[in-house]
Amino acid sequence: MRTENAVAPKTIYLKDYTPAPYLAKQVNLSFNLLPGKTIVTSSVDYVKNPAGVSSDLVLDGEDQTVISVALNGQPFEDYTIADGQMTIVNPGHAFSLTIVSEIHPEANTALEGLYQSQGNYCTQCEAEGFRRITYYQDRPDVLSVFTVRIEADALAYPVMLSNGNLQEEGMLADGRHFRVWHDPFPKPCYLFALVAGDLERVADTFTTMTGRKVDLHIYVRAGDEGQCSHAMASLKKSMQWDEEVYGREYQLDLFNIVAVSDFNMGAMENTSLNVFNTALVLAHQETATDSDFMSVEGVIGHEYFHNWTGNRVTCRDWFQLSLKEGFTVFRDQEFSADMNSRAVLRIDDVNTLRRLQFSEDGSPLAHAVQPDQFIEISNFYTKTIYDKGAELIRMQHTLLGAETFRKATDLYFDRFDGQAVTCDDFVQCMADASGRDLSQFFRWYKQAGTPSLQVSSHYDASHQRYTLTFKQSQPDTPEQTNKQPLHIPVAVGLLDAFGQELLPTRVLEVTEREQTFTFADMADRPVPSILRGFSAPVKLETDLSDDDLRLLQVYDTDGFNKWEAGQTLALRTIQRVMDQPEADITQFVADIGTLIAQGLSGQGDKALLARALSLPLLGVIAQHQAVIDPAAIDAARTAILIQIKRTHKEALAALYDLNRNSGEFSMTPEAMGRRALQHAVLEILTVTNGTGCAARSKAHYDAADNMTDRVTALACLADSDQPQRAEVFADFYARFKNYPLVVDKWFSLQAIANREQIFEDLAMLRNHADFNIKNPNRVRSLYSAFAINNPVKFHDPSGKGYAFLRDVIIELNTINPQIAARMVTPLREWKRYTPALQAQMQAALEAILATPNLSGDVFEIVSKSLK
Ligand code: 0A1
Ligand code: ZN
Repeated sequence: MRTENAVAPKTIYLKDYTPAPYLAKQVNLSFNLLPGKTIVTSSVDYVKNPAGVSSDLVLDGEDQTVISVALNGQPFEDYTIADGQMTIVNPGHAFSLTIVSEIHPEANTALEGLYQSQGNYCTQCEAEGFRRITYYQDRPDVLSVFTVRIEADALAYPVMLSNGNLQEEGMLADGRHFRVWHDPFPKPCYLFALVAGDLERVADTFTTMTGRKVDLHIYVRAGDEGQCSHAMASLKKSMQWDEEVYGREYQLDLFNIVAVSDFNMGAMENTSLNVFNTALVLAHQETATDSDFMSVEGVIGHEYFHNWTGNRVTCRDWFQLSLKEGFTVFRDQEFSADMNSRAVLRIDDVNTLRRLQFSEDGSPLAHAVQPDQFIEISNFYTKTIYDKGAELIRMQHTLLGAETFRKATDLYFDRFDGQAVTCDDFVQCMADASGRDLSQFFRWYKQAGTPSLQVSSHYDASHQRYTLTFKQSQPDTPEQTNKQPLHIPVAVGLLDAFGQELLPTRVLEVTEREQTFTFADMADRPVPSILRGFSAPVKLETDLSDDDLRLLQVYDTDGFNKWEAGQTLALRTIQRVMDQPEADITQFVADIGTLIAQGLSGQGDKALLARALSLPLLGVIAQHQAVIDPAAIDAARTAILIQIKRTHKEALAALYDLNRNSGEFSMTPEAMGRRALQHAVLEILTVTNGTGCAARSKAHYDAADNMTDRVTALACLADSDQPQRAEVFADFYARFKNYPLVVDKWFSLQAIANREQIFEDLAMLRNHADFNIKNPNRVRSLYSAFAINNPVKFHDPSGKGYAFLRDVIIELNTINPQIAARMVTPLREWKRYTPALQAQMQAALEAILATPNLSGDVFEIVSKSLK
């Protein structure tokens, strides 16, 4: 018997890629789920890969005990195991290899491979979890047909699922039963899944565009069945949307979703057996907010869309992760935009990109969308791979236009169905279908960092000519300097001085470092609306005056840029107050009054107005600061909000009243917009945290018939010292203590409080009976909520915030290295903070680095952060 445990951290390079030495013709897996251990038998038919460069079979494996190995049915011992790999020297051209091993899912707290969640078995194999189940070539370019037999106690585990179709089932001796699943589509092992447990099933069907009936099943814990209808409706909408927009039909007869409480990420697209974090399946008005509903719809779509973008066409190696993730995020964003308000979704997506991806780009962990090296691939499930990757697809969509883009994706699916390919292959399809040269565009995949785009304008009255001059520059990032200019699509429209559109949106293609575009026949100086819809992920700087921005804020036909103009004015105002606390901001405050008046007239989209009334978040403002001082940003932001409240108190109160909940609860975009607007107004009205504020928030809570309104009230009370705060938090806990996802909210809403006692609160929460360090959702609800969404207290000058995070990272390092590594994120930008904060952040990182037995995951993030 051989046992293999930890593997030393090692850097993997894209340039070292070579095809797998052996192809797996078919894989037979058998799982015997026993109390205290699981026996896995894997029988694989291998054949030498003609494209391979080595003749040794090298299989990856971790955290298991090998019981026996057989080659072509004969016991075999001529293998070596070292550094997480089993090597068999030159096993021949074609052979079958059977490996029996023992694993311990009940002791698996890393939640990779086969593990238990609330007594049920489930798997997570992406990216490299399959090697914790059995020895295999654990790489995405080895595709095979899987047949899986599961055997377990029939009473404890009535549900037993794997990918594909059910082939056989039956009872065995001693109350045990078995099922055999067969997936006819060859797949990489990261898409393998197994679930066994006591779960309830919610069922529906979908008829595909060619008239095939597909069974849709959602499995949840008993009692949660009533919270699945939104997920099921979202799944059906996703299936239909993919047929309509991409011509993609689902090919199997069954699509399963299983919700589990213990999950490292949001969800996983295993072929026909998606495993989801409960947070992204369960949704009911009593327990989920509007934003939860939106997330469920988006992630159900995302995982479903992976069926084509990821599963049918997969990645050659993990450096190509964005091939499937960037494209799939773009698809889920567009799906959500089609189901809801496009402008609102774009605003929210861009806000997230700026807050989280731009900050990644500004940190020592900046990396390209197609990176060229990594230590732990699980650390590369980043905002850059996902969200910037989606922006790269969006730009290609913009450059090609919707129709040609669709031709290009048809070509991509035709050309590569059943294959493992690269980002280069994807862009080549875009080039082939459009006849365009996209080689300069491909630099977007290779160059890390957020480009800057400076625009200056000039009006030549004598020739009635207007010019826009663009200058692009690329920042240096770790190990990348002297970057080349990018191919940037800039969507531009022109308005006249009265707000009339002179020139509808036109896409200018900036390819040079400096480039000028001329507009003829301009009788007057126009006002440009630049980068409409945020057509490229750049930092834009323009020479527009405040008056130009004010005009765009009112009249731009592009919903995104209308909002953006207001945000730019807000950022300028915040900067003025930061530079000079007594600065005169009456004009800005008066402009907000105009927006409030618009709201009172009942005109316009309420969801958009809610966003227009919200000042940029601290994390977005920070991106515009040379040196980040969270307390100073917060002070300026709060001072402006207070002035808005004092100036417009009556109008705001009227707008709040006008948007009161009247009648039945509804999930229409209008109803969600109304709630969002009321929330934005309540936030301003309660900014001073006085007695009146607390009374207002408490009244909002008491009137609530849904979770959105309750959470709004709690958020507005979180910073308060008034007695209503404790009352409302206690009532909320008492009502919802049996709903883990709501208890997560209770933890988060306290962790984000910007108030003096926060460190006592955090200590109380960490020791609370409901806190569980092994549950990622709970860990995130306390620690990530604090470190990411409470920037003022996380960056408290005492350093207590950093110490709080440091200690949990060290504790989680041995329990769940993936989650521990993710927790480091708020520290990675340490060099951008004030010297005093920097020193303390650096000390926290160094203390983590000095921890004995540091996992590869944490080591990679901390050591790169400190560089
Ligand atoms: N592919 C999934 C996300 C995912 C990635 C890694 C995981 O474990 C390390 C789990 C899920 C998606 O994009 O939804
Ligand atoms: Zn994905």
